[in-house]
Amino acid sequence: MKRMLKSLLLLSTLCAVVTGLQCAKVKPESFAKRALVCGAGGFIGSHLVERLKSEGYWVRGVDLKLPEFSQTAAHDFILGDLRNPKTCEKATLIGDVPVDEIYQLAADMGGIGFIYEHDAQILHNSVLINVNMAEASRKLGVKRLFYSSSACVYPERNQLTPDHPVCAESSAYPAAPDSEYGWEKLFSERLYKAFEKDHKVTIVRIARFHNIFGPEGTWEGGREKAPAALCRKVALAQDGGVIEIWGDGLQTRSFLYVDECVTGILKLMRSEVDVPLNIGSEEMVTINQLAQMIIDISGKKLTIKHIPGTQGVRGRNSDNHLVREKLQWEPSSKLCDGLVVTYKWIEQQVAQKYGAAKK
Ligand code: NAD
Ligand code: GDC
Repeated sequence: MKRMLKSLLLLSTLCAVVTGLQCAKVKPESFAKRALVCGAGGFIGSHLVERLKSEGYWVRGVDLKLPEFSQTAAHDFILGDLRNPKTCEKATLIGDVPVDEIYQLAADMGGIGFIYEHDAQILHNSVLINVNMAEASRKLGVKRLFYSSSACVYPERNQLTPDHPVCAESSAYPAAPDSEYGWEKLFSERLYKAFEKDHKVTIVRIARFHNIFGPEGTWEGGREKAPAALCRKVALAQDGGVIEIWGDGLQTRSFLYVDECVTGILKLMRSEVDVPLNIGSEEMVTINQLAQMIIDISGKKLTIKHIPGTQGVRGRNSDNHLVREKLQWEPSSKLCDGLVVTYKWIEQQVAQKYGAAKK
């Protein structure tokens, strides 16, 4: 009995030490920087949380949902709706002190098939999120905020042909995005900049992402973008079979690997660049070429079948002149490198959900 009590005492002392260490380790005050990632349950947000944590930040995430494909790396995670101003304030404060930095990536978004079909929902939800986050940052005195805008802000008239789309930052005006999603992004860019100018509380940094892809991105369900959708279709196809792609496949895009995107975000956030910058790749391909690259990676022999589907603009490519000049940043890897990793991950997801991938 005495020995048992002694063991219990030892065990509880050990537990107290471990818990105490953990508590001490996760005390936000003991970190040099504290960041809030809005949309931390999403694709880019969850990767960003990991990077910030690995760089020594205390990180809080907020989202409607936890990350779907891995555990969050955040020290603290609030499951909440940023359309509610109270959630935005709660997420921004640690005790009565604001976080040092906010990364605002929360949005109602998806690939082209989703964004063309949900105009009202996207405008309603994302405007509310951004109005509330701009106001919470001002009211509570947040020093720096990053906002994730999109290549979808660029005018449709400059993206009508596949070969020479114009997506230089300065071409965004006169504004004429092809989607309401793009209009919302443009509005919110202006909203954050207006708050910065008039209230002089929160410094704002804005990136326009160009189609980001990689592991742990949505790969089915309707919100997935072309790289993930095509990886899924290839993984599901029988060797010798057919995959379907929307349109004639001659439309062009460029795609950026998620790790490169996160590096770009942090470079921009830590810079003095106060204008929106493209964060994308200049390696433009047709969707047929994208599909063929993925087919080659899979090692299967597949035929491409073109079917009707939402296509969006005919051509789009990142223009990195300004970001190269201002941040000395550009992607360090080729599209194919990122696709190899992404295909492998999606192939595993497909195998887990639908049985072993067909070879
Ligand atoms: P994602 O959909 O994976 O992540 C967005 C997250 O926001 C989701 O987890 C979602 O649950 C969350 N969210 C939506 N409504 C919310 C609400 N009311 N309250 C709290 N959370 C809410 O998207 P992503 O690919 O990680 O994109 C991140 C940001 O980058 C978005 O703003 C998106 O518009 C922008 N962007 C992405 C791309 C891309 O190719 N992935 C391109 C251009 C711009
Ligand atoms: O969905 P997305 O990646 O978005 O589509 C790129 C092209 O791939 C489109 O022309 C589409 O028709 C074609 N495509 C062919 N087959 C398929 O099975 C498929 N699924 C999908 N999804 N596409 C297919 C995106 C927006 C994002 C965002 C970025 C910014 O537009 O959807 O929300 O902000 O742009 O770059 P995309 O590139 O048109």
